Amino acid sequence: MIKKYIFGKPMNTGAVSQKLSAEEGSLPVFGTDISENKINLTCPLSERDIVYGLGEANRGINKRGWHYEAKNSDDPVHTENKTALYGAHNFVAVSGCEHFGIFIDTPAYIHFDIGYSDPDVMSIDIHSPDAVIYFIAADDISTVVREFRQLIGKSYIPPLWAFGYQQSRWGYQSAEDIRNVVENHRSAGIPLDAVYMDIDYMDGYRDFTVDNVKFPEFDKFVSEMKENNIHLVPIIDAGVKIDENYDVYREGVENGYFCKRADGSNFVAGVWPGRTHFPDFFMPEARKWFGEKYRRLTDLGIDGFWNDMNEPAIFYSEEGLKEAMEHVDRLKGENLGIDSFFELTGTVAGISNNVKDYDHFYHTVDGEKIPHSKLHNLYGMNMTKAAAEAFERFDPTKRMLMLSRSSYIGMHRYSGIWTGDNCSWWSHLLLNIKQMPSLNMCGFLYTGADVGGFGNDTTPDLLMRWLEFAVFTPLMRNHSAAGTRDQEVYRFRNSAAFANIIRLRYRLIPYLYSEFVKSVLNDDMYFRPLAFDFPDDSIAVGVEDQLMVGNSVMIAPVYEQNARGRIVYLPEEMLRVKYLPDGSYETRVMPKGHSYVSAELDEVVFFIRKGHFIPLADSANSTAELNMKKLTLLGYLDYKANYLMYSDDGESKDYYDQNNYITLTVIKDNRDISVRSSDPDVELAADIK
Ligand code: MIG
Repeated sequence: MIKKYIFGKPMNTGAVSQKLSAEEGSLPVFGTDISENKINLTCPLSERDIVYGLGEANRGINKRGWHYEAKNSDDPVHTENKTALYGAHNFVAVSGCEHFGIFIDTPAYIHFDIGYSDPDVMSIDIHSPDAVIYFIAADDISTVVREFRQLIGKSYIPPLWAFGYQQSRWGYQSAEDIRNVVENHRSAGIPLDAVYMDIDYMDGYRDFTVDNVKFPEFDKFVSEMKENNIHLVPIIDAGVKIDENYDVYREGVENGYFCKRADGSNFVAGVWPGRTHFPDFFMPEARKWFGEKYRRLTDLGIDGFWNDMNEPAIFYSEEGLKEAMEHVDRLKGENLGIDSFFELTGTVAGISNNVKDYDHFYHTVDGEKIPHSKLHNLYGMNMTKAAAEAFERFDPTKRMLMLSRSSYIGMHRYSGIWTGDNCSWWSHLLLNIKQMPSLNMCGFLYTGADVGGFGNDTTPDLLMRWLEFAVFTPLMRNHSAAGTRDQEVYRFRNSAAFANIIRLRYRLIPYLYSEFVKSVLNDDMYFRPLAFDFPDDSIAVGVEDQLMVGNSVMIAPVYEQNARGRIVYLPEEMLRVKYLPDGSYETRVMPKGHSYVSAELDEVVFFIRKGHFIPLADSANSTAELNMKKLTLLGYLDYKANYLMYSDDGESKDYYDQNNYITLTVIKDNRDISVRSSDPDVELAADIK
């Protein structure tokens, strides 16, 4: 049951794809307090209530006990004290005696106090009088989330190759660099499907240009890579360099496509290329214009992009720079004591990503000038929409890989996200585990973190454990920041063990891809907290470091340094699969309850639910070489089970074509196992307990 309530005069953000008529009267469950410029919602929390949601946020799966902000931020240090990351995902759901959720559809700043000030109260402060609020209630939390997902529409599905292993680094400097990376993977038997191109491929950080000294004959290079089954994925930044000799800049100025100051001049923001203008992605013509520019790269064979710095990130504005310089001038010659000294450093540090700048520029929405501060959280989504709308025009039948850093609910229909600049910390591996189900609740299914960690130096054991988790994340991309230790897996002594883990990923793709696409089409979560599947099990309900992956698998990743295993909670009897460094695996039935499960650094452990089996392919060096028609069915059952496998050409969009569905059947009759496939071309083997 979903009810819609309108407060003030909200704009259409594009978050919701279902049309509902608005209710009269007041919001159920929540106390509502409307003052001139704000809406405050409060709701009591009872002792057992768990609060889910908020998508890309810090801390636990249960958000209770902390506070969060809807304020898309470029903050590369995700420590526990942080309250805002890159996305605004304003959906929270309470699960306890009752199950309900609330979605606050507004670009405005929101403060979610979830039992932070008062442990028994959730208090939500919306800094705007205008919002559409959806209230969803159901008998269980899964239904609440599913109804929400139906409201916001089907999630983005990337091409199959985007389920392969992907390598990135800021920054590969040349075609030669990238060739080496690919060659080193191929020669060590490490599967690879994509290499990302960070800002250094561009000519002076100008979007849609390629430096032709570092990348001579780029089109030939793209084809050369394609022949090797490698997709190149270039980055696109939000800011357009101010440069009279750059056509994108000139066209933007001539057509009035950039964000304006109050006096009508183009707003200037300092980012990578120095001074830039921000395209006004709220104008449909500007979206169309910017989107067309991707064609320069798609015409060369590029079929994937990542949109970065689209919160938007602002190193400085001219306004902010001037104010800070004046401040510094005032302090010149002063005897700087405790206050004035910190004022000085604070003033200079505060130039970047200063919210004051959000009032220094305007967007045009339906002919009306609106300050950025009122729309901030929608900017990244609209940049990505520009790209997605363009891809629809270029070829409506073809899937593209698209990732965005900044997001708002609604963008999940156009693109995936990566979770931004994490660090090479064990705590961020755990954060990655916890963020995944929350993101899924908010529609973001194609997602993953920078595996191995972006900032700081990784260690081979952290990278290995991280990969063992990332084997299950739809986006499996190793990425790291400039200046940090090299992090491609072949850099390390035990590269065979790394290769083996990544080869397991490819073995699992028939299962992972099926579960992913089915989750999208059924508005389900691909990653779920155990509480969603075992709501009556009071221990399972509290587990934060194990996840269900699709309908048949549970994972319990190791996320502590030097650990040689961990305690796992099994809510029911399951089959433990231990994947060994020689590529073989052992299976064992494990009882319900807590168990210590050993997992050496190079071993991957996962669990298959009783009465289920999963399809495994033979490994391959790329998804293009993966044979989905030769499968081993691995599982544990008493008598009979079916598996609905989804398998298509990996690039077109006919998701509902019945030929994409293959029913696999296993029948166990005492010791006799028989297997069947609805597609006679599938060659089957079985490994059934
Ligand atoms: O301020 O393009 O999140 O993945 O490598 C850093 C350089 C800008 C931030 C992205 C990161 C990327 C980096 N970018």
